[in-house]
Amino acid sequence: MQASIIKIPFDKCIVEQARRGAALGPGAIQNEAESLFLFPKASWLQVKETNDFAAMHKEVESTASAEYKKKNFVIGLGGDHSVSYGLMKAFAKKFPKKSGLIYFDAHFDCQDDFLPPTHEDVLRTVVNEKLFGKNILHIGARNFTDKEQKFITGKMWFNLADMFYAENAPKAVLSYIKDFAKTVDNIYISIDIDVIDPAFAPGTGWPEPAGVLPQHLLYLLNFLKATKKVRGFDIVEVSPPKDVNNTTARLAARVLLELLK
Ligand SMILES: [Mn+2]
Repeated sequence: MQASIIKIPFDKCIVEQARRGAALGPGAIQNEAESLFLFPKASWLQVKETNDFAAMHKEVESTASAEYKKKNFVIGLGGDHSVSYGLMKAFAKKFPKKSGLIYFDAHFDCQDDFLPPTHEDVLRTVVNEKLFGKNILHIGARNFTDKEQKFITGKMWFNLADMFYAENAPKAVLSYIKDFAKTVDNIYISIDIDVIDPAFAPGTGWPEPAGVLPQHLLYLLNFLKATKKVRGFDIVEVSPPKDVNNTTARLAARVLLELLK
């Protein structure tokens, strides 16, 4: 069965106008994906554009839930990171037991308790609403507040010591991923493209230096795919106006292909 890919052109959570542009991400990723030789046929859906946060979350959740009724694997493309909320709610309803979230992001996205959740606190909302209990593994954080670090401690898996600076870091991170994957049966992966080093993914609103290398992310995703437990994922925060030669959209398309093929 063809995979369903839901495009969510929403970036209204990004307050500073100059940092916006992620609403154009899904179209740019689709263009690049469809020009990759190995990209399989997929059904591309799109949620309505809106300025209303709550309406967007509802629309995303109902679109994803409708797809989960038909299949066991749904993909979302943002948009800013807030679009993951509806996707993850739909996932958690479909797979209420033994489910886990792997969250690749340069940030913790746990800043506040905004209602409705924004891209600054979407992960905090997911924790507060216990969508995955403590089955959350965060990878790639390198710019965060004390308040965020306090909030997440004891609520999810993370290890700041094993950032991607060291030569053997991908292997160390793979070992957490292996341990984590053993504890759950259904995995949702959320990929904020800013987890990647901005030298390789400049097209994003908040580039953070010294990030993950693209080949290391693909290496980790290949392991996850082989577990056959991945039932949903999203790629967010690709911002074409900030991009250079579509490099970031192309990389997002490649990540999409890697998880689809
Ligand atoms: Mn994020």
